[in-house]
Amino acid sequence: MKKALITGITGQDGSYLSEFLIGKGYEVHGIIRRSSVDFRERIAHLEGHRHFHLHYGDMGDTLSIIQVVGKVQPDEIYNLAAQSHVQVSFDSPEYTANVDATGVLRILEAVRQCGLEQHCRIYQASTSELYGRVEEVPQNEDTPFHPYSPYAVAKLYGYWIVKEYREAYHMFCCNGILFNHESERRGETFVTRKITLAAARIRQGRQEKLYLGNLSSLRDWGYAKDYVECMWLILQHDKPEDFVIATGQQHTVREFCERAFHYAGLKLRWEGEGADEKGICEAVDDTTACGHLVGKTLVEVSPDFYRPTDVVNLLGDPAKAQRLLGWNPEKTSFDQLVKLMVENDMAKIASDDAAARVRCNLAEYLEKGIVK
Ligand code: NAP
Ligand code: G4F
Repeated sequence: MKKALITGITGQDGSYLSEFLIGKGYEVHGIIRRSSVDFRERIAHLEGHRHFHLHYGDMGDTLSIIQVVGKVQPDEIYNLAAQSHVQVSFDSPEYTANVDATGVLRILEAVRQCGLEQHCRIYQASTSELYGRVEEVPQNEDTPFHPYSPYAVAKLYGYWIVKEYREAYHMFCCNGILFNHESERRGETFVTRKITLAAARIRQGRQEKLYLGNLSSLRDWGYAKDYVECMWLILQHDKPEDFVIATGQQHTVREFCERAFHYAGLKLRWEGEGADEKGICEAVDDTTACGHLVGKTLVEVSPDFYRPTDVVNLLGDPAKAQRLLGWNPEKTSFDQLVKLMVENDMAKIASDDAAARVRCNLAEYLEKGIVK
């Protein structure tokens, strides 16, 4: 039985990758951080599985990383842990560098210190943010990098230190240069999930308006579940190489918004430009339930969500991954992705409401002595 160690196992990708690897017959180990509140929602269903094990550690703590690597003796490491929010990296650049840059070095060195360098294969979660202020469109493995945020600069170190250890010590370590990938488990402050949750809340009368930043930003959005398969394929390849993983299609934030509201039953039309642009409700699928929304402004721009430097034109060319790994970039379309995220969030908001009503009724019944 192969052993995989996943850093960032509680994150979007870590949770899907865990499921995928357990399905492939792996024993899966993950590094988690201690927290005063429960943060394991995405992997709760895996806890207790006989081939799923968690270890405390932190990417900023060298000793804990060496200890876990030494104890687990993994065949494969997937280094997914990161301060992964680009906008946050402008507020916490030093922390981001420690985790996203030096953290990668800690993993590579831990493997060497534990004498596993000729045995253990390592996947590094590199990113399309490396292309930053893009120098060509579409971007492939040979496109020059121009990182455009503290996050991207930290990830650039991670990218190069992986290459360096491959060349210097002949280690099997690879970069997956993944373009944006989203899902029902996406963190709630990334733009896609922020939009799908807001569309669901607005449709169900739980939110009035959605405030966004740059609506014209272009992204190549794929489905996270499809992308974790590629991480595994990269480590099964006969030689260590770096791969771009993308769909080859791009859309603006505005288009994502339009589709998400459409699947929530709300048709948007756009008026104005730049910071004055607004998304107005033109029609609804059910006038009884949400007819009052027609004519209302549901989306507005807030410069609070502008970034000091923003990456605005990402489009990946996945030809190498298609050719050498047999990966299919068209498995889940943009429309399917938006639809499944909205459906998930429509159900989530409805069930949160139902749970809140039960709590409310219970409090009332307790107060009136109806239940004891
Ligand atoms: P995510 O949901 O934000 O998950 C990040 C994970 O890293 C979480 O498990 C988090 O743990 C963990 N982490 C953060 N700081 C840590 C630390 N100091 N020590 C240990 N663990 C720490 O990110 P994701 O979307 O799954 O992305 C996975 C990786 O791919 C990241 O490296 C990201 O930068 C990269 N990437 C993502 C995309 C994308 O579109 N999703 C594209 C390209 C590259 P907590 O739960 O404790 O916070
Ligand atoms: O959803 P985002 O925050 O993702 P971003 O910055 O592309 O980063 C994600 O993808 C990277 C891969 O390219 C990963 F490496 C990284 O870890 C992360 O997963 O923003 C996407 C775009 C940006 O141009 C942003 O300016 O959407 C624009 N945007 C417009 N309004 C917004 C908002 N972004 C966020 N988060 N919130 C807004 O209100």
